[in-house]
Parts: sequence; C-alpha cells; structure tokens
Amino acid sequence: MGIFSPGFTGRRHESKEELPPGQYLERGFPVLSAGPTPRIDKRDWELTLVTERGERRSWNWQQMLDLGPEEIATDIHCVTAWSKLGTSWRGVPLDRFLDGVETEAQYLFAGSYGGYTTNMPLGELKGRAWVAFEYDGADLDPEHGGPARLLVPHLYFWKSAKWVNSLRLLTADEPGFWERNGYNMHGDPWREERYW
Ligand SMILES: Nc1nc2c(c(=O)[nH]1)N[C@H]1C(S)=C(S)[C@@H](COP(=O)(O)O)O[C@H]1N2
Ligand SMILES: [Mo]
Repeated sequence: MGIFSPGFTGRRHESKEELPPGQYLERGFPVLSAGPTPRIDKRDWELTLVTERGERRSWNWQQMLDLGPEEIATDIHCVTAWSKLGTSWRGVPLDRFLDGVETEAQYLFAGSYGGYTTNMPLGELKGRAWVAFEYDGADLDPEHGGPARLLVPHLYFWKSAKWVNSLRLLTADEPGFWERNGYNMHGDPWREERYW
C-alpha cells in the first residue's frame, strides 16, 4: 500500500500515510537521546565502513556528498509510540557506501559519535536506509543527529543512529545499545516488534 514513485528521479516518496498499531500521530519532533549531544563539525566528520574481514573504507563530508544524495519523504515511528508522517530528508543511500564492497555479511552494526550502537539485518536495507544530513530543507540539528544520522524509517526510530560514524558489516547478529536493554533485534513497527 506504500506510495513509491520511481519515475521521479532523485526523490523517494515512501509514506504509507497510515499509523502502525499502537502509535499516535505527533506534530512536533521530540528529541530522544540516551546521552549528551555530541557537537561534530562537518570538517571533522568521518564515516568508516568495516567489513567482516576487517577491510575499511572512510568518507569525509565532501566524499560523502560526492556519492550523490537524494530527497526522501517518509514516515518515522518511535517505539515510545509517536509517529510522524511524511517527513522530508536529504541523504545518501546506504547502497552507495556499499557499492563494490565484497561481503557475505547479513547484519549492519551502526556506531555513533558518543558510543551509541544499533543492529539491523543488512538484506532488507537496499533502497531503505540513508545517511541523512538535512531535515525539512535545513541542516540536521545536532539534537536530531546532525551533522549526519542513519535514517532507516521502515524500522522503529531507535535503529536510526544519530551522529553515525561507523558501519560494521557482521556475519552474526550482535545487539546494540537498546537491543542489549530489551529492545527488539529487528524492530518492525507494523509487527509491533518493540521488545524481546
Ligand atoms: N546516537 C544516538 N542515536 C539515537 C539515539 C540515541 O540516544 N543516540 N536514540 C534513538 C531513539 S530511541 C530514537 S526514537 C531516535 C530519536 O531521534 P530524534 O531525537 O531525532 O527524534 O534516535 C535514535 N538514535
Ligand atoms: Mo526511541
């Protein structure tokens, strides 16, 4: 039932315009951070991908932009039960970072400045995950993960690691910060995969 318009180049609209079970509609944009907000200058920002064999690739801010960002229109769902419909973002698809990477990995383990981590299955992220750096036409606020955060809107929002700076490819699943504290290893809001 999702709306997807592949003909409209450079823009992705993936809003179901519907609330998953147990969610309510939020008009504001709550901030949920497990610790203090790190202040990372774009000039110092770096993202590192590490494969299961220890091969590494890194991007600075400009190199990340050179991968080709796109507009994203999507709904987001927090496990604390708020959802926002039709939010607008700009970000680089995860697929671009994985281009040409040889891997047998089945899981992505994202890490952030400040130490936050979260895990998710890699196979379902094609076309559905971004490194996002703009929200609603403006630079992403530090409180919301700026300069750049992961955006994985088909899973509960705790999987969208703010201040992302590492992407580890794993062959065996590993719990991240909230997953070690009882949150679901997958986190599909349509199946209410909230906790273990
Ligand atoms: N680095 C980091 N990323 C994080 C979090 C966090 O505490 N630290 N909280 C997660 C949770 S539980 C949610 S609901 C969303 C909240 O994002 P927001 O503060 O932009 O609403 O970020 C997720 N990403
Ligand atoms: Mo959350």
